[in-house]
Amino acid sequence: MSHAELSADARQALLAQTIELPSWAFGNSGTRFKVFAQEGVPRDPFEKIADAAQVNRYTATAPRVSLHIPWDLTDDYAALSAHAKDLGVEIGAINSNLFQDDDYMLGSLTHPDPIVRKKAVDHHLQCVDVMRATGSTDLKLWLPDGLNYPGQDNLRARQDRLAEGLAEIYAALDPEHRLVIEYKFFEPAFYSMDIPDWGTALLHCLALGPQAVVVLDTGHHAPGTNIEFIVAQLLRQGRLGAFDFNSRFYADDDLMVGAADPFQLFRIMHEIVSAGALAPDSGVSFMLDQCHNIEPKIPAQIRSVMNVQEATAKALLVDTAALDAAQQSGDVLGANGALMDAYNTDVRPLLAGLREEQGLHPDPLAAYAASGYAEKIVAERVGGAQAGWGA
Ligand code: LRH
Ligand code: MN
Ligand code: MN
Repeated sequence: MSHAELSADARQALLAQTIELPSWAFGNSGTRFKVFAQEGVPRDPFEKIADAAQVNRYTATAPRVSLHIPWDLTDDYAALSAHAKDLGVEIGAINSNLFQDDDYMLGSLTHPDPIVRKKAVDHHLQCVDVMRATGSTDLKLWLPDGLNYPGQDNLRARQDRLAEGLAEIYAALDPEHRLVIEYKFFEPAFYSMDIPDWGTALLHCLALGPQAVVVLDTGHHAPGTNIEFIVAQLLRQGRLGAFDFNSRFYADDDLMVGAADPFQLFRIMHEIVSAGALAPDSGVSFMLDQCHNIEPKIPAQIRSVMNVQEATAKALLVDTAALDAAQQSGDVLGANGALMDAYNTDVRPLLAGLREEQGLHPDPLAAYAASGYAEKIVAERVGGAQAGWGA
């Protein structure tokens, strides 16, 4: 049985859904082996925002762009913000960078040397200034710190130093700001990361205060991890601040969300929908954290937005009355069947119809391909930027 009809509330929820794009998705990027340069990629943050605005133009679902400092350094953030506004988008989260400076070889906020730790804190104060200039409300911190060898440093002392540095950063926030803390179980350190998991991130958030929340990057977990359980648990605590959506087949490969495991994405969105966390005022920001190594970047972002929309539409189709009844009566197969019915529904026609109602082309990828934008940027832009990894 399939339920291809959405309720009025579900339609409204889909129309209200927003997905934030990363500026770094539009620049050249690659693996540690090779960056394959593409023609027409942006040369500066202004052009990255112009490309992101194309994704929003054809999906009407991607109105914010995350920046990464220093990859998106400019001397006029007010102008960058105004430029975004002109193109119908706005600046989203500001991502700090603690992983591309020689001083950070042995750590940044957890480094044994207080001078290096102060440098890492000061970088976040600079990011808070960028937030004030752009109107951004989220400061996103991914900590690459960790150890490669047992005994390399004191595990507990590093947590203490981290807590101290985070407290200094937290104290610099304005009341409307949030500190969004990311975790990752491996890489660049391989013996021990200083924020390896959601528990560690959550403990630091709880110590800091209500403006500190966790960001869950779907690529940052061991194979087989039940990510929807983590979603449910963080939502219970009111500390799920954001997602960094992407896919991984083995490591942190940041491929398009929904490519490796669309069923996992559906299960995540089912937790979100059933907890009421899809609403724009829920405090959960749905972001992409992806780089496109071999595929064209703007279409890859459009496809990613569509993949999230499809998973969301399926989650909204779950027959909750049937699911509740089956769960209450111990009907294991019935309960599982209620989820699978929704997951196995083809929601693409339904989403195409919703787009048409909004005055959009039903097929965003075809509309973008026909627009001539790709050819225009190839002709206009020479010497495009790296996303940052190889820079
Ligand atoms: C590294 C990472 C992390 C950050 C991004 C900027 O793993 O992908 O997820 O969010 O770099
Ligand atoms: Mn991430
Ligand atoms: Mn990552």
